[in-house]
Amino acid sequence: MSDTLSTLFDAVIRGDKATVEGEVQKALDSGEAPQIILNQGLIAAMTEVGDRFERQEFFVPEMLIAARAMQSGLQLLKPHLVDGDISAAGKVVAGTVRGDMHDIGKNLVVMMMEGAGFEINDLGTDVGPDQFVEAVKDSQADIVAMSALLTTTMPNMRATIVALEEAGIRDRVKVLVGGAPLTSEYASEIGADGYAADASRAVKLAKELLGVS
Ligand code: B1M
Repeated sequence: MSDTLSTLFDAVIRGDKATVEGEVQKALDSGEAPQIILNQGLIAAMTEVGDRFERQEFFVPEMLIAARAMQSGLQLLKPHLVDGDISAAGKVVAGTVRGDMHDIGKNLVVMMMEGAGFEINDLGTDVGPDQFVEAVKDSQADIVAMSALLTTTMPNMRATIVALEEAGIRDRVKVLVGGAPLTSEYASEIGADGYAADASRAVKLAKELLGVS
């Protein structure tokens, strides 16, 4: 790992927003690939933060400031991550499911989808089944994109799919799910149309589901 990436990694863990922004900019200026900065710097550091939380070396406040530092780095990377294709690929209603406040992964998915030409209605975090249903009705969305980071909130994806069925609009949309605790088996079990392990695969899958290139 380069010195810049290693400084970036440490800065995310410390929650040092100013250094994160400085190092992301430095890495970009030196010609480092945005995907490398994202994966080896920002995402790797958040994985380490999660591991420290599990070992009870970190607590919620440390996770929170690390997340804020990561988000600020992500904002700087945003223009470099998206592929600039601005054809209207389809409409997406996105959100993190009820009970779940984790939004970094969801924001990354939204960012990459926007860059690939999708029109996004981002409902944010803690989004209930009824809110997804209303948003689909209002925006005539083609895709519902749900994220969950907690094993306890994963069942709210199923609840949302059931709510779409009950509202009679399940057939109108494709349901795409993702988040660290999910698997493609779980996605099929709850009746989703697809599961993506990361943001770039989410974009590919969304295009496949709608038959756009
Ligand atoms: Co929390 N948290 N957290 N947390 N947190 C995890 C998820 C945890 C694994 C940590 C751990 O124990 N190792 C654990 C969950 C355990 C479990 O359920 N199995 C956990 C816990 C327990 C909790 C609390 C319950 C802690 C507490 O209060 N005691 C609490 C719950 C709050 C709530 O949601 N109700 C909590 C709170 C928080 C903070 C608020 C402090 C903060 C979130 C801040 C924020 O998001 N704005 C936080 C953080 C930062 C984490 C970790 C450290 C990092 C998550 C992250 O942003 N990763 C996390 C540990 C970990 O994941 N290693 C942890 C980076 C991000 C880019 O990855 O979100 O996985 P990820 O997204 C990926 C893919 O999953 C995928 O694409 C992205 C990559 O390209 N993806 C999709 C995500 N959504 C997708 C949707 C798609 C497709 C792909 O299609 C629609």
